[in-house]
Amino acid sequence: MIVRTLKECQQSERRVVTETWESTRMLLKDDNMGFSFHITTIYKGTETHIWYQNHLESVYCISGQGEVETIADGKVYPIEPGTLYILDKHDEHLLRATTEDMVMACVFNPPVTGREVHDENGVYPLCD
Ligand code: 9YT
Repeated sequence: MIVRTLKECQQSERRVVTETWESTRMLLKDDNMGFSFHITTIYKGTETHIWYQNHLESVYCISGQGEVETIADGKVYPIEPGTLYILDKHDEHLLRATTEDMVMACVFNPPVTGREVHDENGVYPLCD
């Protein structure tokens, strides 16, 4: 069995910080579980353009307020604590935290690898 705490993972290279979000990858491909598990904070007042073409992802909101817009149909779904969104169609989307930072628990299949950590594969932050 493996046991890790968010605190110790945040103090390691598992924590990745960008302009609009930060994420701590608590469980990665090399754990051989078939999925990865991340605790991600989306910063208040930001919009992030995301399209995981090679992964399925599901995201559960622990705290904060925001919304997710699916680009194909323009639908906007509010996100609040307790909301789970499931990108079962590799949906291209815009993720926004509105009045507060959003803290999310995320799972990926296939699992994210260390390499994807560095090139942010599939994540395209919007340019100003
Ligand atoms: C909310 C969300 O899409 N999180 C994805 C995980 C995060 N961007 C990461 O660890 O790359």
